[in-house]
Amino acid sequence: MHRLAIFFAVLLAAALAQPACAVDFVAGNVKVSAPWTRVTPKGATVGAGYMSITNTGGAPDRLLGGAAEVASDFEIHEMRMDNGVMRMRQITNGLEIKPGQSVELKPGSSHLMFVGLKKPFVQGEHVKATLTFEKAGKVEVDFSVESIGAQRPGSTGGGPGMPGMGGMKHGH
Ligand SMILES: [Cu+2]
Repeated sequence: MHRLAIFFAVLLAAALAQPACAVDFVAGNVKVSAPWTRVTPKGATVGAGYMSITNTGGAPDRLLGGAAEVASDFEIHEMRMDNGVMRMRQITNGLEIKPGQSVELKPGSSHLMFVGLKKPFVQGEHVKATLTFEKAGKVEVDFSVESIGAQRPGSTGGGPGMPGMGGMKHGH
């Protein structure tokens, strides 16, 4: 009985630590977890990408940028308040991931941006991209395409999207 209880406790802990839907991509000391993006409306020229990046090493690393076949440019963006309006801005000097820490790229926060889409993102499909880190080098990742209102990977959506995302102006 006691042994069985421990068995289930271990199972539960494992289930909590590792959601079934999560996909990790690892290179060196960098782990990229569950990259996802959203369906893009007809005619959209940009799409946002989200993920969690963990630095398992002992030194800081930086996400410098990347490339995707489906877009002419692939940028790192951050959100900044500007006169009470949330605007996104390109990060050109890289996104730092401190040793032992994780950085969440999520709606309303820092994100990746596919710019100049060659074809729309379709729900259920995957978008391939390569991320480039200063130390860990290149990491091939696979973004799962979620519904247009999704706030996280694997959710069916329904919530509001990133405010003003569709009409947001890029300052470059
Ligand atoms: Cu953006």
